[in-house]
Amino acid sequence: MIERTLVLLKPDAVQRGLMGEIIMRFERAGLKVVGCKMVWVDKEFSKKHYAEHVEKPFYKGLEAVITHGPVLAMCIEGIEAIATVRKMVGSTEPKGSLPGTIRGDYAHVSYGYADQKGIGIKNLIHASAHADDAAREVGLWFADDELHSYKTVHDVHILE
Ligand code: IDP
Ligand code: MG
Repeated sequence: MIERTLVLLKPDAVQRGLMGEIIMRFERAGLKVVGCKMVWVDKEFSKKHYAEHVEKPFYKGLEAVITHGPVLAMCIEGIEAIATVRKMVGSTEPKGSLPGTIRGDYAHVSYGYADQKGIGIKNLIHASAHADDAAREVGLWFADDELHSYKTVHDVHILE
C-alpha cells in the first residue's frame, strides 16, 4: 500500500515563492520526498504530460501556464500517497477548493475569471490522479536513478 505519486509545483507556485510552504505540508503529513528537481518544460513535453487534455478547449492556456517558467517536480511516497496528496491539493478550480487544501489556502482564481481574460487557470500544483497516471507520470519525469529509497523517522511508526 506504499505508493509513489508525481507532484509538480507549477510555475505560479515557484514564482510566488511557495515551494517551501507546500513541501512543508507534505513533510508534516509524514510523506516522503523520494525525487525532486527543477525543470523548465517545453510545449512538446507539456503535450506528453497532459496527453489526456491536449484536445480540450482549455489546453492552450494550460500549456502557456505550465511552460511559463520552471516547475519543481517531486516524486512523493507514502501510504496510499496518491489519494492523500490529491486530498491535500484540493479541487481543480481554486475558487471552489476548500480551505485547508493547498489550492484553497494559496489561490482563489475562478474559471470564469480566467476564461474572461483568455488565460489558463493558475492553480499552483499538479498531482497524479490514480495509480495508472502515477506510474506513467513518475516514469515520464524521473529516471530510475533520480528516485531514492531511504528511511525517515516516520518509517518507525509505519512499521511498528
Ligand atoms: P487536476 O489538475 O485537478 O487533476 P485536470 O482535470 O487533470 O485537473 O486538469 C489539468 C489541469 O488543466 C488543471 O490543473 C488546470 O490547470 C487545467 N484545467 C482543467 N480543467 C480546466 C477548465 O475547465 N478550465 C481551465 N483550465 C482547466
Ligand atoms: Mg489531472
